[in-house]
Amino acid sequence: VAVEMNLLTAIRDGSLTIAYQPIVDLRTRAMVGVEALVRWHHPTLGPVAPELFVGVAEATNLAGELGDWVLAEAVRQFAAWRSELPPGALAGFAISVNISPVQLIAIDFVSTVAGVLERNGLSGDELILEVTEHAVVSDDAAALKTLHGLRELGVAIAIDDFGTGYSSLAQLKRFPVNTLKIDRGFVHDLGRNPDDFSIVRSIVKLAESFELDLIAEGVESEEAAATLVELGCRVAQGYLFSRPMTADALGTTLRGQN
Ligand code: G
Ligand code: G
Ligand code: MN
Ligand code: NA
Repeated sequence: VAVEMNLLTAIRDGSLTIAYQPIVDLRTRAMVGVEALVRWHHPTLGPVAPELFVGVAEATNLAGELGDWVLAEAVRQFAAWRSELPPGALAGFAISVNISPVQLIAIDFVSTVAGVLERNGLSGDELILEVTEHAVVSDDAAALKTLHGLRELGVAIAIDDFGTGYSSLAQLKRFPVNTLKIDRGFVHDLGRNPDDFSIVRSIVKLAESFELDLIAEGVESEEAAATLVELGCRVAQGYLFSRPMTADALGTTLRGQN
């Protein structure tokens, strides 16, 4: 209850921030997007792990409020960067935002997303929403309706941590999904571990068959990056390229590149 009360305050008083991790084209190393990752610096506890407070939010009805805050702030920040940079500097760029299963079944989520995009002058294809495999294939009618509504807005849906869940091929085909994010557990040791190599190769083939985009997570070595390129995955994020950065640091990086 203590964390819950504090979290509600934090959402409202500005002690949450967002870290941004670059997503890059593996061949050119150019940034093609960023993933927004929420951070909470508690006044006495210090940094609270997002796994912890996102879980608390989900268990206490705060996931909608937390998630809507992250979405609005990340999109606002993206629009702010664009207005500071030369025209066209962020062409083809997309911002990825994690959403919780609770948001996906909220009846007003599609209009929330539409409103945030419109207020900030973004088009749907500049936003990627990351959901867990379980939330997507839950077979929940409300979730499916939301996914179709988001697709109409042009917003891409990415399945986060792909490979760790249980979705069948039939389910993948049935749900309006655009992108698979290869779980970092299969990536960090890629190039040395033959099982990981086989798994990632299968995921790349799956993505090709279903015409899905791919983003590999957790690239920590040149060996893993080279193996991904060899297997046909072109987009990735990970400590090799950049850790998640503050909005200010990312803004400086973007201005330096343009
Ligand atoms: O850096 P990292 O420790 O940020 O993130 C830890 C976990 O928290 C990851 O599984 C990530 O998907 C999740 N996470 C980070 N930010 C958000 C968010 O805004 N919403 C949700 N639902 N999960 C998030
Ligand atoms: O579950 P999700 O993919 O949203 O979580 C992203 C998480 O992965 C964040 O906690 C982020 O800090 C972390 N992360 C990003 N790049 C790397 C990496 O190269 N290695 C590891 N171990 N974690 C990473
Ligand atoms: Mn994610
Ligand atoms: Na992930």
